[in-house]
Amino acid sequence: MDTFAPARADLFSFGLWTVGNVGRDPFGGPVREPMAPTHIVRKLRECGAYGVNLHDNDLVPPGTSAARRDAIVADFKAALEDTGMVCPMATTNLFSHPAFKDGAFTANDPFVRAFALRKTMAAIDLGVELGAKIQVFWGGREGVETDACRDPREGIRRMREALNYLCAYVKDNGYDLRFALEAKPNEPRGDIYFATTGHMLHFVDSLDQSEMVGVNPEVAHENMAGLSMVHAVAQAMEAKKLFHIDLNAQKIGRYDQDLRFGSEDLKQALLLVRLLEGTAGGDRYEGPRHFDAHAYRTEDEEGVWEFARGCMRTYKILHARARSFDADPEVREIIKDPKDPKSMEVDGLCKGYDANKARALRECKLDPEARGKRGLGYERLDQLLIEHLMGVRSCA
Ligand code: GCO
Ligand code: MN
Ligand code: MN
Repeated sequence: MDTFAPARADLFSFGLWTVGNVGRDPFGGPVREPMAPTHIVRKLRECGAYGVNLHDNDLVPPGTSAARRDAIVADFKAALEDTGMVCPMATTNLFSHPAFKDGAFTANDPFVRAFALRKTMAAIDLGVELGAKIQVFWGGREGVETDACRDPREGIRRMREALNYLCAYVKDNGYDLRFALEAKPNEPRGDIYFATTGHMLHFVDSLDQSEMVGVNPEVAHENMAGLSMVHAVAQAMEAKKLFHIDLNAQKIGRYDQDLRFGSEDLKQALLLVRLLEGTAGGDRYEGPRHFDAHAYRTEDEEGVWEFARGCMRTYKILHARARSFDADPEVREIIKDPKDPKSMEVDGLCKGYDANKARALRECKLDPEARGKRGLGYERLDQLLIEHLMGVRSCA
């Protein structure tokens, strides 16, 4: 039996737009034929995914009549039922239409903001109809080339207004749906508002219904900003705000590459899987493992499925390597919490302020000079990490 074969319980999902990417880039047109959404559903199931996500327009092209829309949705639902696939997440395309060139919810033109809101309400209805429990918001064009066009504080306020409105819409309709906000620092705009997951987490707390809003961090987007995806995800998890995740790979300092998961910076990928799966302890992430990536432009359709299988297989291999690393007695020895009475006592003085504790803290012996001279063994620790990652060291 192949232990790395994806199973439904792994909760691997792909967007229609990811495996359906036709390879268009700023320098050249498509290199692959578009695939029917129902075909994608079937192929993803064959590859071992459990879920398929979509933008409204990935399934229902703009300008489709109501009757045609219903027929498309019925076909898609039938494909989901046939295959046992689910649609865990849906989102709204608020970036392709020319009207969105100045943003959607943050645009200066109230007609554009109204169009964005109306389009999103329809996309929410569509997602709910397909069973989605998460609506992602990626404000692809919510930004500027020139900040001369508006007070950026107004951009923030408009975004808040729109999300409050949409949360109220969800409540009003009794939908069982949560929102996940996805940050990106730039591309397609020169600068996008709420550039990182950290920015988003703060913004979430300012919303009327903040309990139904979390984040959707993406590896590539944090890396574009030169930041640690592992830290972004950790902060989201610690705040109980990791509602969804976009897994892919990215070389630092480049445009948004959306590469196959684990194909760049394997060490970071391992540490991310370790965090999500909780192999080092702590809560596990329970939501979908979504791959927001696409195949190289060099590939034909077979290469696309090879790419999809690769994302899931690498995730499972990294999970196994993370388990092996965390089961290594030498690793545990290096990172264990000191449990000797002196250390416990000092630690106790630093938790939960009161005047007595502060007085005792002022007086106790800490010996910072000796502590400053101690080596911590993190070179050895990281070498062990690399050896588990490369498969030359294994612990059950
Ligand atoms: C990108 C984004 C998108 C979003 C998607 C869902 O950089 O293009 O990552 O792929 O994730 O639009 O909202
Ligand atoms: Mn994304
Ligand atoms: Mn992206």
